[in-house]
Amino acid sequence: MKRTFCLMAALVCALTLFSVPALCEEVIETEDTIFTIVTAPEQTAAQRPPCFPDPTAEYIPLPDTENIAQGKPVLSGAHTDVYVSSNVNDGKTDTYWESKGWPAEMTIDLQGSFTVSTVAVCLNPSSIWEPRIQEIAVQVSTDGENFVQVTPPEKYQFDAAFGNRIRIDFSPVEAAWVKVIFTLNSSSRTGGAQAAEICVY
Ligand SMILES: [Ca+2]
Repeated sequence: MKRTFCLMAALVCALTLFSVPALCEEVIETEDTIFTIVTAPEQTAAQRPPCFPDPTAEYIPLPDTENIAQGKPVLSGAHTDVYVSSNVNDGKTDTYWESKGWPAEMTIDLQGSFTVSTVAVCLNPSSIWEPRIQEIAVQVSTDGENFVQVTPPEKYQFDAAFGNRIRIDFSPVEAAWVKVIFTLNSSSRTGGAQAAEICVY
C-alpha cells in the first residue's frame, strides 16, 4: 500500500510540474490524505480538457461585424487620474476610461456615415473587477451637433462571469457620431463612469 501511495504522489507531482492538461481525474481518499490522480491526454497541441470549461463560452456575444468605433477620435469631459478618454477604443480591455463627475458623456466620431444597431460597453473581464451596474443611454448624430436618443437611460449589469460587458441593441439607424451617456456606476471608487472599450456595430 505504501508503494502505491508513493507512486501516486510521484504521478501527481509530475503532472503538476509539467502542467499537463487533464482529461479526466480520479480522487482517492486515504485515512489522512486525498490524492487527485489526473491522466495526461495524448495531444500534439494545446487543448482545454472538458473538466475545465472555457470561461469565454459564457461571455455575452458581440456581433461578428467590424467594430467601427475602434481607433476613431473620441471626445469626453474630464477624466479621473490616468484613465484618459483614448483608452475607450484602443482595442484593449486592460486599459480603460474613467470619467470625473456626472453625467459622463463619451462621443465617438465614426469618421463617416454608417448604419449602426449595436453599442457594446466592456470592462476588463478579470474577476478582480467586482460586479457593478452602470446606467447608460445611447444617442446618435449625422452632423455631430444634433443628437437623437436611440435608447433611453437603462441600468446594465456588468459581471466578469459574463465577460464584464453588455450590449445595447436598437433599430438600425444612420450615424456618423455616437454618444454614450453614463449616469450611474454602482461600484466606482472615485465616482465616475468606467469603460475599457466602447464598440459600435
Ligand atoms: Ca481600452
